[in-house]
Amino acid sequence: MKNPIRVAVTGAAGHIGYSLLFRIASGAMFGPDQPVALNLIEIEPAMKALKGVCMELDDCAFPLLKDIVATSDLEEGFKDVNWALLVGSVPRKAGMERADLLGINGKIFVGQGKAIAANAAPDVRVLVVGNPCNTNCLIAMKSAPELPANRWFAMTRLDENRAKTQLAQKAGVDVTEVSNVAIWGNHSPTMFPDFYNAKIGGKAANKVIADEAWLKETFVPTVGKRGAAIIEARGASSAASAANAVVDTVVSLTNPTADGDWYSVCIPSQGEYGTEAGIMCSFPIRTKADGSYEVVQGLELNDYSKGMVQKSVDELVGERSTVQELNII
Ligand code: NAX
Repeated sequence: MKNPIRVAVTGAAGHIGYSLLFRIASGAMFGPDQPVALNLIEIEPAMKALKGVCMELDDCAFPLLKDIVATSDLEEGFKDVNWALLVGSVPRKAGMERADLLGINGKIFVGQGKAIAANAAPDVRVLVVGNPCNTNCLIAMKSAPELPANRWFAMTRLDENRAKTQLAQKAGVDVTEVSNVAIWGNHSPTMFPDFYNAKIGGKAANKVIADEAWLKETFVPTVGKRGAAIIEARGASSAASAANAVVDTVVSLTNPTADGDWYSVCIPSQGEYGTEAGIMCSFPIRTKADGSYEVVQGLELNDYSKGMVQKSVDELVGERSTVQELNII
């Protein structure tokens, strides 16, 4: 029997948590013969709801789920974890300025970064989902300088999946025909879903959908504003699709990428493609056979694409400046 992979999930009693935990425990994240243990972290007022979630996990009798820890204590919560999925964060409320939001969440992610560095397993990897996820991840990473930079990720996979389906539906093909969809920049409406380098049935997406106006004026904003459209339709933000994207991200990071393809996740930029080094930026990424990842090199970005990437990068640089001014990092 393999040793369980121990996974911490913050915000475990929230909406995304409610979809995510059952997927992890069922084997969707690490495979059908890999036992898992869950460390579920919540704030004190949500501990009763978390207890209910634990009861439901028990009631699934998942064969792969070997242990559940439910806690509001970060030291206990991150103890020996191999993965930390940071989903919980404080949502923006009416009247709250962007800097207020960055300030409130900044403090949370400083504490979590420190607790991960002090308590997690030596191989820990961290995926930040709670928004603003890129800058929250940057804050946690800066608070844990003991951990290598290549352990830190923020999520743009939901944006990639949204883009894939939009392209497939427009082209009238199955979603599995769409590959090589890169999201560049920030997980925010400024992100750039790169339709020039995307492929449909192995051909350039902008040749299969030969409608540049639709790609620029409908596709790009539809992907960028999809989160808001879900809130408008459902009365609540994306939860099951976000949880699904968390599963997809970890699967992609832990399995070699199919030849010629790539996926999207935010990593600490080293200045690739002219981006500002040090920000958490979404790139086309491949996982190699040895388990490490690389940024796909040599993709062509035309002037329009470069402008789109730059706009999103500028936003990330601005968020970093705000948290620097607040003395959070
Ligand atoms: P919910 O409000 O349903 O749940 C959040 C949970 O986090 C709550 O149970 C709350 O008690 C808990 N929490 C708050 N502060 C915490 C702390 N310091 N430690 C531990 N737990 C804490 O939100 P949900 O719909 O689950 O969304 C969670 C986060 O994901 C939000 O920030 C949301 O904006 C973000 N999203 C990110 C996406 C992405 O692609 N990166 C997409 C979906 C989603 O919008």
